[in-house]
Amino acid sequence: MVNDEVTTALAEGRSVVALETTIVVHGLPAPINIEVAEQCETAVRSSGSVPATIGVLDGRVVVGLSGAELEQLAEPSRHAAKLSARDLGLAIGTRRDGATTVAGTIAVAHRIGIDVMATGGLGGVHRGRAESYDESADLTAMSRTSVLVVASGVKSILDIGATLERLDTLGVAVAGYRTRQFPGFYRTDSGFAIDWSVEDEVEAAAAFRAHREFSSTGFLLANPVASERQLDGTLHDQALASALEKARTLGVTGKEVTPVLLAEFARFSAGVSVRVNRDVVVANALLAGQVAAAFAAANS
Ligand code: PSU
Ligand code: MN
Repeated sequence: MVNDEVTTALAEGRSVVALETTIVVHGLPAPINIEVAEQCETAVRSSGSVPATIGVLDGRVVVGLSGAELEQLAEPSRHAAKLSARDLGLAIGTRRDGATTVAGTIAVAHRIGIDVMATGGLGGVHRGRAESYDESADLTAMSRTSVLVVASGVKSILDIGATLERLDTLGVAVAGYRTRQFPGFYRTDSGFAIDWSVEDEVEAAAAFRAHREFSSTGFLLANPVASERQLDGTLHDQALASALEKARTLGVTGKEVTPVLLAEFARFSAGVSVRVNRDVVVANALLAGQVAAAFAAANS
């Protein structure tokens, strides 16, 4: 089900930005989760684009969830599943509720002609993956789905160097927004350099358009958090150590890992990481709206 506003925008060739719901349901604590979702929609609108928040309710894919539908999806008693691309058909067939990850969201977006999405941090290669084999399906989804994803790099809980190598192998285009340093999610700079940067939304849109001529893979536009808004370096490193230890002692695996790590960051930093996460996601929604508008303008 695609809501009327998104249907009309797509038919008229206006710009639309897909927004995911895993961050709302499994990534951020209530009640700030719903506030962040609303702020993302407002940010997309301020750029002249139309937001399309995506999720699955009772086995129905909804593109452009209303506020009431989003509240329903985030209601803890409904136990919405975390849906990567491979889970979509199962959630539909078994009539479940589910929140979409980046992988799940771009699968839906691409199917209906939405070219741009925003998230906080892309999934990637987990630390210790030699033993766990844990690498986010966001990466392989990006390797086969022609969507531009605005993210503040990948979450700093991950093995960032390994993730950048996988993005290279998988043929995913990576560009920094006004930087050649790969962002570190809660931190402005992950310490890893990247080869390309774009200076504005017009350059980003032009690069994505040209990328599409030669490749069917996705495009990661890496937008760093403003340095004055980032998490303090020492606090970050201590929270990270605590989060990794927590996940290890709890023995969590699979799709539980990322939510547990983010929750421990929030506890350890007394909520500061949640504030940074909000800033990151809302800024990415705004930039995604601007890039989508530039992309649509060049199309018409
Ligand atoms: N960005 C955030 N918070 C999140 C996520 C991204 O700021 O919770 C979510 C996205 O939905 C992403 C998912 O696709 O984390 C990755 O989960 P996993 O590592 O299990 O693939
Ligand atoms: Mn995983």
